Formats: sequence, structure tokens, C-alpha cells
Amino acid sequence: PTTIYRKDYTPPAFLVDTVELGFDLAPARTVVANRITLRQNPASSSHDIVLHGEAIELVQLRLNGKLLAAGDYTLTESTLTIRKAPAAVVLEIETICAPVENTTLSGLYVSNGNFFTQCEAEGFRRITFFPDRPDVMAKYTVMLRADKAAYPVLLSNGNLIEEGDLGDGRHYAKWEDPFKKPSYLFALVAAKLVCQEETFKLADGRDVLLQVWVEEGNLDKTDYAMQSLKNSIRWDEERFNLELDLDRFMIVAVGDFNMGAMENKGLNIFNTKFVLANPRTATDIDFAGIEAVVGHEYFHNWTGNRVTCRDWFQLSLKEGLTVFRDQEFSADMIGTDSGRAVTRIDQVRTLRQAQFPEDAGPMAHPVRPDSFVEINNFYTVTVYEKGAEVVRMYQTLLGRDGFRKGMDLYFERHDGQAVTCDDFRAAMADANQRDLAQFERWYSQAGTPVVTARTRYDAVKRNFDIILSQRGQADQQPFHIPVAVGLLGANGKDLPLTLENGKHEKGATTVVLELTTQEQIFRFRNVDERPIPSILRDFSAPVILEYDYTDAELLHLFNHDSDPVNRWEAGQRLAMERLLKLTAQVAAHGAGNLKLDNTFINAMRTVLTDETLDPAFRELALILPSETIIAEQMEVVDPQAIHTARQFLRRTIGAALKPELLAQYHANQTPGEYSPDALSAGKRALKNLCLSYLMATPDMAELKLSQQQFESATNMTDRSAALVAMIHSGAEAGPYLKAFYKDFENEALVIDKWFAMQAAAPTTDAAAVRKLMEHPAFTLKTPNRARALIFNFTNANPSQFHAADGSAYAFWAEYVIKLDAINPQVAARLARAMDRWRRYAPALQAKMKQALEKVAAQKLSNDVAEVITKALA
Ligand code: BAL
Ligand code: ZN
Repeated sequence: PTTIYRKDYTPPAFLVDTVELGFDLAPARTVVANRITLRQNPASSSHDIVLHGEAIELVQLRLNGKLLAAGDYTLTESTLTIRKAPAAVVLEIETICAPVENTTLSGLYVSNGNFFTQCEAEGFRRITFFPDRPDVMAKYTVMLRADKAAYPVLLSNGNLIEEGDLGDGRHYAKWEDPFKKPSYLFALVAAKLVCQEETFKLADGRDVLLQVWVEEGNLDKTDYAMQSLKNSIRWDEERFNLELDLDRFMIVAVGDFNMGAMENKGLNIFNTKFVLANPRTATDIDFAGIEAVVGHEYFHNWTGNRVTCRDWFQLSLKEGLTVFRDQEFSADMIGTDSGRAVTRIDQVRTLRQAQFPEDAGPMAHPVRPDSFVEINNFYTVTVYEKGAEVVRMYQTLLGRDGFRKGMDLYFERHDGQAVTCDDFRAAMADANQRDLAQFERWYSQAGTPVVTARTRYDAVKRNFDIILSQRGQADQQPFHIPVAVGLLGANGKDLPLTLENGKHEKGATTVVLELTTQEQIFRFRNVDERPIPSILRDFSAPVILEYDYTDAELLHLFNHDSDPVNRWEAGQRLAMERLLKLTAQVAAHGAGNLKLDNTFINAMRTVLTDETLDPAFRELALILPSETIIAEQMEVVDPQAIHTARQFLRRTIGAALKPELLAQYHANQTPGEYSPDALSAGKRALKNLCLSYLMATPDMAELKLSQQQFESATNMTDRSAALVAMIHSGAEAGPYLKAFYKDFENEALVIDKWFAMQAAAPTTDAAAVRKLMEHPAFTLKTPNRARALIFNFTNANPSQFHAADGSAYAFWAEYVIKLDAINPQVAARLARAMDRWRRYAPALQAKMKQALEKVAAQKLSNDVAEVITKALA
């Protein structure tokens, strides 16, 4: 495999002005006629036209009307090159592909008998020969021809300009996209689908047609996606003054899809998981996911499509920014400060669960990577979620208005262009007359910086100093880190702040300290008492914060901090300290004699029963750090000891707080019609967490409660939570699993849940997963199904995945290999489950290495080869 470097970027030799595509669609043999007009790029000195092409058969090729012979061009596995081409060229290219055989789900493929495309990042080259790179932007016209009975619906980007019958039972549709776009935003759908549609008025008074296309039988699950789309359009108008630029906007749901969704211009194609929902089949989390992803793809229309990436190293330019935008959208849709905080806490949890480990492992890369073998491997939590944190830091440093000014300038300068992360940073800096040169390091330096804080109080001078220092990885330069800080008095209230040499509003109780060197002292004046510092409020930077809090200080913050994120964080620190001690104890002496102090129990009780707090916040405050997050704190990871310790803590909380848990369980019922709104969802989340704690100490009373909830639930959130509580506590759940399956056997997304909840149960070992794979509903070919069972086992069931006999590692190797033959992108994701193998005890390490080497010995896709090679390096 070849490594591609960012430093080697060169502009394309030829630019494309227009693309006319003609498709004769048939599952086994689709003929693609492609007519492109090219012209020499003045910015390039090369005269060679380089087209990409993969897994397609060239039938014929004409240049300016002349049929080319084999000697007129060079064809390799992945490129077609015409040397010394004239300055203006019309190419007519005819190719054939076989969509029904395309199990990679990249390019043109068939899912459940229908045609779909996925072109990002490099799928367009699997459809036709083309300069398949994001800095080549062109106008597209697309003619689709297909059997009318089998594929009554023919869609592509932009506007429908013509349709009709062709005779022979075939029909056609012609689409034209008025905007220039890179090839990765091309899409077509030819399918038997139905749609929910609506006319919607934009802020400027224009009417646009909105459609959500699904398979027949799913129309009752499209309301929330449609509502989310309308909310997204409104939000982008109001928050960023960005309007929909097309007359029609379509969302299409497909069951086989590698990603969550895809922002193709005017024709977003979605994984069904992020479209289909009704109360019977979807959980609160599913509803929230739909809102976020519909928003995300819609927001890409400006941040991604109108302004796109110069090259794939700049992926975070559009992804980090668009994730930030969807995060803000979801927070604004809740609309309350506490709701906003809950979404923020969720983001922090995701970072710690997935991004920090990535940043510390063999696939670590900067937000703007310097090299890759396979770009599909870089659609990562670093590019997306850490990228969003980087964008959020601009807003923290510049303020909301300053950020908006930067966005306005970015569009003013770059609309219609393919640009870089540096261009975005320059717009932010120039619009605010700020020097953001150092901020560039967030894009170029990998790893999670550690910020260490020390404090000192001078009672006589009434000064309180916070000394912040930072360390990145070896040889790294200091980052520009915004650290939001508040000071709490003994009464739990925020002290008014006077920062020496600092700018902030009078009476402010949170200020943003800008840490730009290796170590800095920040002095607060007029501090009447020794305060307790609340550092990194709202998680103002993606860093690890070290500060020697005492238990008493953490309890004070946990009970009083006005910043909900740090309030939650104090609870996490209290829990983590105990979890690490208990884990060490289990590892050294076994599970007997474990003890939990009353201080911690009482803190949990206080938050559980504090009715002034949102139920959603209380739920988050009561969830213990996950086994993965605990593992990240340990030098040598002992998955079984972690699991035992965490279970002990859950069991002890369940027993000690039983009356309160029961009371909250009953107090947070949501009778009446189901609504996915944040308050109701928060109540259900708290109630179901109470149930899971109660089930951690199974006795008949609580089992009955789960059974009753399962039987009487009127929505999927409660139904699945009851079932999960039974399965994960080890209760006999067989009949309930059967009933659940029977009720939903025709609902693919619910059957995914059925597999997922069993895969993640701590009693499920590799042998049990293999048994589940024999179920007729299991298939490796549908990514959602494969992920539900396999990934939930390898990634969400650490104590079984790391079973001492290595059986799960052997299972992992077998399925990485099997999946690689079907779908390299999905296989490479599974391969990542072994990322942290060097952090385990030698006996486990040896078995993991053996499994990695077994995979490495195969003939692999570039996708998997890159992951495995880096893991073993
Ligand atoms: N662009 C790939 C899918 C997404 O991030 O929206
Ligand atoms: Zn995106």
C-alpha cells in the first residue's frame, strides 16, 4: 500500500467544467456514459489528464470526438492517464459496472433490490473515470434510465428537468444540479420507494419541496426526520443567516450503508438508523440521533458543499465544523441552559470514551492528518469530534458574535471554492483582528494535551493564583488553550472575579484564561476567602486536567458548582478514584472484602433525590465512568478486575439507595402520549437508570419490576431498557428476548437492537456470539447488523472480549478477515478494536499480538492493512 502525504499536494492539471452522465441501470450490468469538458488548469504545469477508476470496465473512450486506441492512454488498476492532452478537451467515456456484486457499499450498489450510491471519499471512481478529488468542481447533468416497474423512482442531485417513458417498460429522468460540486457529492437513487413530502417556506419567502423517501411500510416512521429537517433549515437561517439554495431537498433512507448518512447535494442518502423512528420502534437516543444527523447533513450544504475541502487531509474543515454546528443545533433545540449542559456532558463522554484513546493509540493523528494510506480510515472521532472541539474553542476565544463574524467572512471569501483548514482559521483571525497563528497547532499536533493546575492563596493580600502548565507529546510546541475558570466560596456560591491583567466583564463569575506557554500564572485579586477552583468549565478545551482535588473539594463542587459540566465532572472524579482503588484491590486480593465509603453513597443519594436538578442531569451524574474510560487511566489494563470493581460499585449503590431508587423510578414515569422531548427523555433515562441499579442487586421484587415494564411499555425506550436490565443483570430473560424478537421480526432496526443488547451483556462470550451468528436474521453484509452483534461484543463488552483464553481475539481475527472480503471499510473499523493491545498484561498481549499477526498474514485491503500495520508497528 502507498502512503499519501499532505505535503505532496499539487493542483489538478485539468479542471472540469461540465459533466453529463447517462446511466442505463441494471443490477448485473450498468452502462455509464460520461461526457466531461476539461480545460488546462493555469495553476498547473502538467499537461497530463489523470482520471481515477476502480472496479469498472472501460468500453470506449473518445477525446474531442476521436476514438482513442489502447496506445493513446495508460490504464492501470486505479488510473487512466492521457499524456500531453490539448488545453481544451471533451472526453466521452463509456464504462460498465456490476452494482449487485458491489458489497463494499462504495460507488453504485444494490440494497434490497434498489440502486444507491456512496461517493465520499473516493467512490465516484467506482462509477466512472474521473479526476475524483474534491478540488475539481463541476456542474452535473444526469440522465437515469431503468425499468419502470422495478425502479419507479429515479433521483439525482439538484432539480428534475425532464422525465418520461422509453417504451419496453423502461423510463427515464433527467436531473440538473445548478451548483458546481466535487464528485464525492454526486448521488443517484433508482428504487421502489414512497415519500413524505411537504412545501416549506424559507426566510426569503421562497417555497421549497422537502421529501423523505423510504420503503413502503416505513412511511409511519418519517415524521421526526421531516420535522428535524424543517428545524434545521430554520436554525441555519437564524443562527448563521444561511439559506437553502435549491428548490428541492431530499432525504432517502437505505438499509445497507457504511456511514450514518451522506450530504450529497440536494439528495442526502441516510442509513435507515438515522431516519426511521416511531415510538414503538425507536428509543429516545434514536430520536436524538435522527435530529443530530439530519441537522448535520443539512448543515453540510454550506459547510462542506458550498465551501468544500481542497484535499482529504482537510476533512475536518467540513466535518469538525459541521459536527460543531449540529451540536449547537441540538443544544438550541432543547433551549434551556441545563439541557445545553446535558448535551455538552454527552460530548465530553464521547471524547473520553473514543477520542482520547484514539489520540493515545497507534492510529493517533492530528485533526488535519499529514498522511494516510486509505482516507476512509480517517473518518475518525479525532477528525469529527476533536475537530468540533477545535471549532468550539474559536467560539470560546472569540465569543459567539466574534465566531459569527468569522463564519461570515469565511463564506464571503470562499463560497464556491475548495479550501483548507488554514483558510478557515484565517477568516476567524481576520474577522476579529486576532492573531491565531499558535492556534494552528491544534490542527497539526496529535495527542491529548495534559493541563496541570496548582493554586496558592495569600490571605493577607487577598490574591488567589492559578498556575497552569501544559504538556503535549515529546517535541510538541505549546498549544493555545482556553481554560474557563470560576471560583467557589465556602457557601457554594461563585465569587465575583477580578483577574489581574485580564479582560472580562465586571461581575463575571467565569473567565477564560488563555494558556499559551508551557507555564503561566493567573492572579485573581480581592479574593476574601480561600476558594475552591472550578477549572475547565464547560470543558473549554479537549485536554486532560490534572489538579489535586481533595474529596471534600470534589464534594463541594459536586454539590454546588454553577457550571453543570464541572459539577458532573466532580462526581466522575469521585467515582474514578474509588473505581481505581477497587480495581487494584480486586486484582491483588480478589473480589472479597470490597468496601465503599458512605461519603460517596451519600453524594450519590443527594444528587439522585435533588428535585431541583433536571432528571437528565441526575442520570448523567449517577452513571459511573465506563469500563473503557477506567481502562484508559491504568498503566496495565485488567479488564476483568475493572468489570468486577465497577459491578461491585453498582451493586452497592443499588442496595444502599434502594428506597430512593424505587421512589425516583416511580416519580419519573412518563404516562400519556410518548414524546421524545428532552424533559420526557430525561425522565425516562433517570427512571431506567434507577431500574438498572435496582437490577444490579437482583431479587424478585426488582425483576418483577423489569418484567412489568417490559410487558406494559408503550414505547421502545422503556421496552428495551427493561430487557437490557434483565439481560445485563444475568436474570433469566429467554422468554422476553423471544417475545421481543417475535414482535419486531420485520423491523430491521429493532432486530439490530436485539443483537446488540445480547452482544454487550457481560455474560456473552465469543462462543455465544458465534451462536447468535447462526441466527437466520444475522448477516455480515449489512453493516448495521454486523456492527450490532460483532462491534458491540468487541467494543462494548471488554471483560468478555479480553477473556483470558483468547477466544474472543481469535473470533475477532476471523471476522476481520471475513468482513474484509466483503466490505473493507467495515472490516477496518472492526480491526481498530485491537488498537490498545499493548496496554494489557503480557499474557493477554501475547494472544492479541498473535491474532493481529494472523490477520496481517492475509492478503488484505488497504483499509485493513493500514490499521493492522500501525497496530503492530
Ligand atoms: N461526509 C460523510 C458523512 C458525514 O460526515 O456527514
Ligand atoms: Zn459530516
